[in-house]
Amino acid sequence: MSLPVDTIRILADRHPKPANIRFTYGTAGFRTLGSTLDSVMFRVGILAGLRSKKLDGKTIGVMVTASHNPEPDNGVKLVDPRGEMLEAAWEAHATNLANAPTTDAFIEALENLVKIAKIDLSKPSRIVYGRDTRPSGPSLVAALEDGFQAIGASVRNAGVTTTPILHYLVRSINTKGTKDEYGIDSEEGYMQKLSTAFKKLVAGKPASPPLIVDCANGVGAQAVDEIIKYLGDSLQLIPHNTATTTPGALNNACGADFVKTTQKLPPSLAQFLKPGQRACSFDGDADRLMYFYLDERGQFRMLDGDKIAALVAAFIVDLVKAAGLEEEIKVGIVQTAYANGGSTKYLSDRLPVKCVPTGVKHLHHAAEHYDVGVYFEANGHGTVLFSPDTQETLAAHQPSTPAQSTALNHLVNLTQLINQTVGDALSDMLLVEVVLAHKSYSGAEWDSLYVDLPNRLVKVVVSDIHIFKTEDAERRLVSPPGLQAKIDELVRRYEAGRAFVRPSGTEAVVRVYAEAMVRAQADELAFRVAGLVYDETGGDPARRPA
Ligand code: G16
Repeated sequence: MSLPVDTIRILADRHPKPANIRFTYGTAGFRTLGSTLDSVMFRVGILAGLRSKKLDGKTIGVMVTASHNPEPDNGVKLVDPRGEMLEAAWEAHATNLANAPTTDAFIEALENLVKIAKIDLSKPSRIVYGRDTRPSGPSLVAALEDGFQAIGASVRNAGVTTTPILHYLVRSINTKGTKDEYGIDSEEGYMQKLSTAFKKLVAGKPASPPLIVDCANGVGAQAVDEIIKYLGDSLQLIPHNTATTTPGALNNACGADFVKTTQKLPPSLAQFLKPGQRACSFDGDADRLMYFYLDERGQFRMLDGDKIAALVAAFIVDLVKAAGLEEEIKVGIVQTAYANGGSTKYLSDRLPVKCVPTGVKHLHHAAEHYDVGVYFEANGHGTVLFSPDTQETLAAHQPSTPAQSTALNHLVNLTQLINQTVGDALSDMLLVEVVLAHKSYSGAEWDSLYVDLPNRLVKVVVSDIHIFKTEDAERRLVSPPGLQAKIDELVRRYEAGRAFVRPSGTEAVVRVYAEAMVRAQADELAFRVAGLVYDETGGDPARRPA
C-alpha cells in the first residue's frame, strides 16, 4: 500500500509553508506565533496518522496549545500511546516534515519517512485530539483535521480540554479492556477517578479552609468548574481568573508562569487573598501548578515545584515505611538545573536525586528508573510515577497491622489520584491538598521544610538562540566558546552563587538563572550574566538587560 499522494497534494496545497520560517519541534512540540502555524498543523495531522500506523493502530494524541506562552502564540504536540511525550527520534521527523518548503518536497519527505521508519501503511491510524482556549485554536484545528483526512485517520475530537486530560484520554483509550486499564476514557471518567481517590484519601480528616485557584484565564477554569461538582464538600475551591473568552487575558499577569518568573502575587488576587490563606495558580493549559500564601506580615511566599516535590516525596516515604514496604519500594527524585539549591540540598540529604535537562520528557524518563519517581520542575510541572513492579507490590502486599493496612490503602489511592502520564495541575493540586490535610500543615509550615536560596530568572532576547549549546544537564555552556569561563569567573564572586544559561525550547529567548545567599546578589548575578549573554551575541545596546 502506498501513501494517498493525490489527496495529500490537494489538501497540502491549501496549507502552504510560509517562506523564511524555520520550525522546530522543541521542549513541548512546535510553539510559535499562532498565525504562522497553519502548514505545521496540517503536516502534524499526517504525522500523527503515520505514528499511529507505525504503532500498529494504537491511538496517538494531538494537543493544540501553547501552554504558558502569551495568547498570540500557539503550538502542537504529539502524545504517544501510554500518554507520554512523543519518542525523541520522531521529533526530528516532525521538524523535517514541517520545514519542507513546497508540497512536492513535503510529499517526498513523507515517502522518505515511511521508508526509513518502515511504516506499514495498511495498518489503521487512530487519533484523539484537543485544544486549549486560544482564539487561534479553531482555525488551527481545522488545518489539523485536513491532515487527518489526508492520511485517512479515524479520529476522536476531545474538544476544548486541558493538556493532562488529553494525555489521560490517550492512555485510557489504549489500555481499555487490558489488565493495565488506566481509567474510563472520558473527561467524566477522569473527574470521577480523581475525585473518588481524593475523597478516600481525606476521609476522616478535618476539612481544609477554602483554596483560591488562579486559572490563568485558560482552560483550567473549565476543569476546576467541573471538579467542583465531583468534590462536594471534601474540598472548597474558589476559582479566579476564569475569563477564557476575554481577548488578551490568557496568562496575562496571572497563572503559574507569571507567579514563578515574577515571584509575585497576581494583582487580580490582591483583594481576595488574606494573610495565612493558601492559593494556587495553573498555567494556560493546566499542566503546571504553583502554590503561594501571604505570611502574617502580608509578604508573598511562593511554594513552587521544588517545594511540592519535597512535600509529596516525604509523604510517600512515610507511607511506604508505615505500610512495611521500606525494603521493597525506594523513592527517588528528579530535578532540573532550575531546582533551587536549597531544595537540592534538602532532598539529597534524604533521597537519591538526579538532575536532567529541562522538559517533562527528560524528567519522566528518568523518574521511570525509580520504584516511585517524584519529578517536578521548579516551574510547577511534574508528577509522581509508580513503576509497574511497585503497583504489583502494592496490590499483593499483605499488611500485618491495621496501621500498615491504612498506609497501604493510602498508597493505592495515591496511584489513582495522581495523573501518571504527565504533569497535571488539577491532580497535583489535589495531591498537595491530601498531604496538607494529613499533616495539618498551613502554607507556612509547608514552606518551612527548607529555605529557598534567593534566585532570579531572566529572559534575554538575542539574534540567534541556536548558537547556545549546553552540557551537564544544561548547567554549563559549550557554545558560544569562552562564555562559560566568563560566567564561572562572575559566579565565583558571589556567596553560594550559581548561574546557568540555556536556550528556551518554547520561546525565542535565552534563559538565565542565578541564585545567591542574599536577594540583591542573586538579582545582580542574574543581570550581569544576562549582560554577558547579550554582549556575546552583539545585540542592540538599547535592549541590554540592566
Ligand atoms: C514546557 C515544558 C516544560 C518546560 C517549559 C519551559 O512547559 O513542558 O517541561 O519546563 O516548557 O521550557 P523552556 O525553558 O525550554 O522554554 P509548558 O507548560 O509551557 O508546556
